[in-house]
Amino acid sequence: CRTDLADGAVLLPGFAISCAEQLLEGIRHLALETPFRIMKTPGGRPLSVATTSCGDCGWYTDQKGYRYVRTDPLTGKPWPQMPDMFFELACTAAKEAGYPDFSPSSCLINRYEPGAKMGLHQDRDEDDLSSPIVSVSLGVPARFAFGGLLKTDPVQRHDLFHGDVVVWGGISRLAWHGVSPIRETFHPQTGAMRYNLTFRAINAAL
Ligand code: MD5
Ligand code: FE
Repeated sequence: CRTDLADGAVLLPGFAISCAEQLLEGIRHLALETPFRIMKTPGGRPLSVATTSCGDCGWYTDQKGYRYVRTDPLTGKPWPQMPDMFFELACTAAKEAGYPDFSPSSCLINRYEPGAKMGLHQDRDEDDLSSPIVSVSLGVPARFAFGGLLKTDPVQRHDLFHGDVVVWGGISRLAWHGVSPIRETFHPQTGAMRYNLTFRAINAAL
């Protein structure tokens, strides 16, 4: 089933449930090659989430700014290939939401421990803003906030659970959004952690 969360944002509740264990296994495997790390904003403040990436490029931030890079600065090597099963899941979800041509070249993996949050922001580092972002939530729930095109627009809140997939397209692609501090709870497949995968199409000649 699918529900519209907001203009252009399609929630597919539990869409990734049946492949969640495989996704988590994939994340564990990727993290052996390209470990989770806490990056810093261009201003020097540590993020509260730990991140890593796979695919042709990965999102990165440090003193030089927010950007996509082909080489992981931590390992000096290219990001690991996106597992086929990750790619297929993202494409199937996008298709279900009305984007049959979606072909993600990057998957950012955010790991939230209890208390971790993400302040209100827009995702504008991808040059291809017409493609949607597919996000997959795993583990403990998160209270997600999404507003409008202006930072000052009112926000709606929605809880995202293990296996939920949201396809952020249309107007919502550029909406301000954030994640409230993760509550200290337990999920049998992730312990206290929440993972979020975001699949993105990046066309930039990096
Ligand atoms: C998360 N991650 O739960 C979220 C899921 C990020 C990030 O925000 O940048 O890594 S992606 C949610 C998203 C993307 C694009 C638009 C909107 C939400 N939105 O309109 O609310 O870790
Ligand atoms: Fe975001």
